[in-house]
Amino acid sequence: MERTLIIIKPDGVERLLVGPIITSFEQHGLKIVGMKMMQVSDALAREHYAVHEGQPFFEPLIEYITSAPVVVMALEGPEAIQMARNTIGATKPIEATPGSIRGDFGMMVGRNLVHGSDSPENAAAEVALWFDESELLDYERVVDRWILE
Ligand code: D4T
Repeated sequence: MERTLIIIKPDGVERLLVGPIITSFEQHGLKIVGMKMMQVSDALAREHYAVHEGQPFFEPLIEYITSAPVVVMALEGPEAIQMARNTIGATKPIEATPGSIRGDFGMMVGRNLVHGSDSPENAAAEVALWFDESELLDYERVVDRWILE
């Protein structure tokens, strides 16, 4: 089982797309093990996107991710990281496959609606950065026998 960190970014919240975005992950069978709405602080934004510091898009990215509330989720499933990345679509919405979140709802890279961890190392670090261990739930889903083989 893998865990991945998903952020429904401020444009997802402001454009009333929280429901459809959660549905995209849920209908795949990915299990929500943590979820909360929050206002991202400048410090958390800079830590999350530290790898992009110095890029020309870094400051606009920090401004964007702190501009309105976000919804953060930890999702669990076999190969959850790649599964969620496929559901989200390519970074640039113009390159995202129709049917993916960015492919259906996105227009520009700086308003690409959702974040998903891109590797097991980053997923573990990001889940730990955004959630306290006490906010991550361990529970049974009856439906899992029809989703997991
Ligand atoms: P995130 O991290 O938000 O899930 O996006 P990706 O994993 O798909 O893409 P990324 O890390 O390469 O980029 C992080 C973030 O920066 C914005 N961005 C990126 C931007 O505004 N302009 C750019 O040219 C790039 C490459 C979008 C996502």
